[in-house]
Amino acid sequence: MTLKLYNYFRSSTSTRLRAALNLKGVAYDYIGVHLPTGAHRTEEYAGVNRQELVPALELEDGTVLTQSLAIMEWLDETHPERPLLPAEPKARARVRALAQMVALEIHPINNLRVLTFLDAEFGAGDAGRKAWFNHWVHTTFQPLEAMLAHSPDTGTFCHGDTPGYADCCLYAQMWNNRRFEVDMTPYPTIRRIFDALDALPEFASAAPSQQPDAG
Ligand SMILES: N[C@@H](CCC(=O)N[C@@H](CS)C(=O)NCC(=O)O)C(=O)O
Repeated sequence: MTLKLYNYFRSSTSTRLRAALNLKGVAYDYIGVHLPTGAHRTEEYAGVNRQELVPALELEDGTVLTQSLAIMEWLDETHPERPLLPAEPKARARVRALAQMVALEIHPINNLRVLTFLDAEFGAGDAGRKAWFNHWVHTTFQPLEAMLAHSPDTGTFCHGDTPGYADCCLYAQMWNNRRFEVDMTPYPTIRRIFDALDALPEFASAAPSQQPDAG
């Protein structure tokens, strides 16, 4: 029996976890949860993840792990080869900070349920949702670009020349940015890192367009 990954092609939290699983060479069964039709808000899926969010990873013994960052850290602890996080504490803190800028500052306020609420409660419409999304990406991408561009710790990827935890988060966010037409001109370092990641099969095969439920 292999791991079961409950996820959705376009979900950036799913994309970041797929990239991490691919980097570790861990195989999984892909179980698509169609968010636009509310497949995550069913009794059946609530039985998998009480939070009704993707991704969720079901292990061989039936344990279900939730929260993409927690799952990525579990993955790193159980599959130590090709580490996602560096060993040195200050380096670990830097990588976690870069990852959290994307995962905790941008993603939660640009999530589907937030954009849906903006529309339903405040009549944001397509233009309003797009403006909101863009605003919160730029708010964090401006300091993120500066941090990456000015640190000697940045290499081909976010930290050195080995892709890891922060890269998984950044790569996934970039696909969402593309959907919402975020102008990436001001972020040459981030663009360079994304291109380097996208050239790796572990990342390219985690991209939304490559998933079986992509439509
Ligand atoms: N912090 C969670 C967030 C999970 C999450 O919000 N996933 C999104 C897709 S990227 C989702 O399921 N959204 C459903 C909704 O907003 O209704 C994680 O990192 O796993």
